[in-house]
Amino acid sequence: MGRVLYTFFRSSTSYRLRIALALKGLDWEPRYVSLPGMQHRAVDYMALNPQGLVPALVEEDGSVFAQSLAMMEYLDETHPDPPLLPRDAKARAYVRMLCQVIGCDIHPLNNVRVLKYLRGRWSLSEADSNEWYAHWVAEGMRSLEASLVQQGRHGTWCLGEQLTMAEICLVPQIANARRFGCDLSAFPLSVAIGDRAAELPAFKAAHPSIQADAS
Ligand SMILES: N[C@@H](CCC(=O)N[C@@H](CS)C(=O)NCC(=O)O)C(=O)O
Repeated sequence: MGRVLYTFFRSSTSYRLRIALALKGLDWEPRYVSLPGMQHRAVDYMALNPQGLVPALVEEDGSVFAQSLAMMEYLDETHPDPPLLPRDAKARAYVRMLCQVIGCDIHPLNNVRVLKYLRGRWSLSEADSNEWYAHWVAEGMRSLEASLVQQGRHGTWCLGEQLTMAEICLVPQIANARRFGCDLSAFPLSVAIGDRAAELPAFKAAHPSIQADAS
């Protein structure tokens, strides 16, 4: 068996891995994990990834990996070409900072389990939980946009002309925000970079709408 990615089409963290694998030109076989079907909490999946979240990556030798940021860095270290992170330490810290705004400050607050808990335990209406979602997207995107402007390192991409993990995190986040109808008009720089990246073949191949489990 080759490399396997446990993925769900609408999962933005799975989307990150699909983009990274495509950019690196690496082969992988999908195993579809339905979040609405609660397959990420099934006994066999929990045995594989006790965190009970997608994505998970299983290498040919059986090594199992979880957490998209860690997995992307692992892929980058084992398959350095093309690089997903710059060599320069300051530039690396900048790219990781942007990734963490999305991966640590936006996504966890708006994850399925958080929204479900708000609706279940705290009886939030769908409109209220959508407002929660939009609030944290707006706050996170404000922080991302302001950081891009303040650092002044952006060009075609967040880091000048080098495509990095920052775009890999940005494109799925923008896609999700749009799916929830969030207003992104206050973040023109981030959206322009994300929309440009989304046109690249590797990003297109990873798009949720064309994954087999989307149908
Ligand atoms: N920090 C983790 C987050 C993974 C994660 O939360 N995945 C979501 C889908 S995007 C999930 O499995 N959610 C299931 C749930 O919330 O119950 C990562 O970057 O891989």
